[in-house]
Amino acid sequence: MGFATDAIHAGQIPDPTTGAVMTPIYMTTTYAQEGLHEHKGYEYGRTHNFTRAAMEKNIAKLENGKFGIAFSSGVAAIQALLGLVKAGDHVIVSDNVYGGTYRLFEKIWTDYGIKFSWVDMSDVNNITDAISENTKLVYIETPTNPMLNITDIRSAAKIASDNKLVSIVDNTFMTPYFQRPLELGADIVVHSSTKYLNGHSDVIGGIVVTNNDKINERVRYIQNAAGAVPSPFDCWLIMRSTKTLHVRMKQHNENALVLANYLKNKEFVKKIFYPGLISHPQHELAKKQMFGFGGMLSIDLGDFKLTKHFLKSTKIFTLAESLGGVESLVCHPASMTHASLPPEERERIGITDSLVRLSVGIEDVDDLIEDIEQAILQLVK
Ligand code: P1T
Repeated sequence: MGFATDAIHAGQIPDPTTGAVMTPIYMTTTYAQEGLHEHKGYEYGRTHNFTRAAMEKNIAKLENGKFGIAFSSGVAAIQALLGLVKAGDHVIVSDNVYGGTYRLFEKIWTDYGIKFSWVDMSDVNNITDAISENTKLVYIETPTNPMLNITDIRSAAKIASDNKLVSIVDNTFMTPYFQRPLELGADIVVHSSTKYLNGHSDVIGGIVVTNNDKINERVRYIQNAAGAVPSPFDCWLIMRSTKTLHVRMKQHNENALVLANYLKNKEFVKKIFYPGLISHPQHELAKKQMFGFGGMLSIDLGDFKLTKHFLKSTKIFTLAESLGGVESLVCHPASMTHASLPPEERERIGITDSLVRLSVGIEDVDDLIEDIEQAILQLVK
């Protein structure tokens, strides 16, 4: 089946009780049992939920994976993956990841004896150099949030498997419509489904996808044992949303390309980061491993005062955390999404005080350009 057909149908069958075409929202905590050990395979809502299972199957299929395991947030999904390691183990991580991922690893898990090495994965040799005898995981975010750096997934996954390490790719920015890491050899894909998968900024969720039976068994066990499960209603909303994932992603990509090409020659833009531009240092790699460039782009305005005014002046681009919704958002990573990084670390990877991140929505792109123009005009007044 093609991607669009799977997006609309995978994991979903007409409801066995009524024939309802749309998977119902099974809002139930528990299930009646006919006698001891006599039940329909459903015992308790944290362990089993039909709506959740349908959504898990749907997204797993889109990632070309066998198993999907859903969580109540993206960080809960990432947290569950740390259940694959134990005290004394070592994890290699992209030096630029979502600030909450950094916080989870550095500020919580280091206290439990896990060691993290933060490496620039735009050169995969840095992964090889960081491997030690205790290394267990290679955690890749590509493109990275918010610098849009790209890691060669096929090469990184090969380095991981040659060294008996598990490779994980956070595929939140691209979604399976534009990038399918499992097809490139990665062991695990993780998502904040809060973002493009849900796409309407009304759900917090996460999901892990894998083809590996042992990883599935462990992560599924953690899903139930640690219990960070999503509500059936949220699962239903995400599944409603994945039906239009391909349509939305095409438009996000188209709008972001137009906007990036508009911004790249403007005097007020000191630097621009978008993998769809030829000027992006990894544009060729992006073309090779991605089927599009997505809707996220960052610009450096070179001056904090100007940046502050700009963030106050846009009207369609709403100043807010998060990304990937149909509506355009603007964000100041240094003080918002990446505030938990030490300032010198932020500076080192390019998250300056004048960096602005745009989540380009699917509004009329002319209106988006006009919005930026009027915001800049207010600055020079
Ligand atoms: O917010 P949550 O659903 O828990 O997802 C965490 C997460 C994981 N991975 C990536 C790449 C992310 O961007 C995020 C969340 N990011 C934001 C809230 C943000 O504004 O960047």
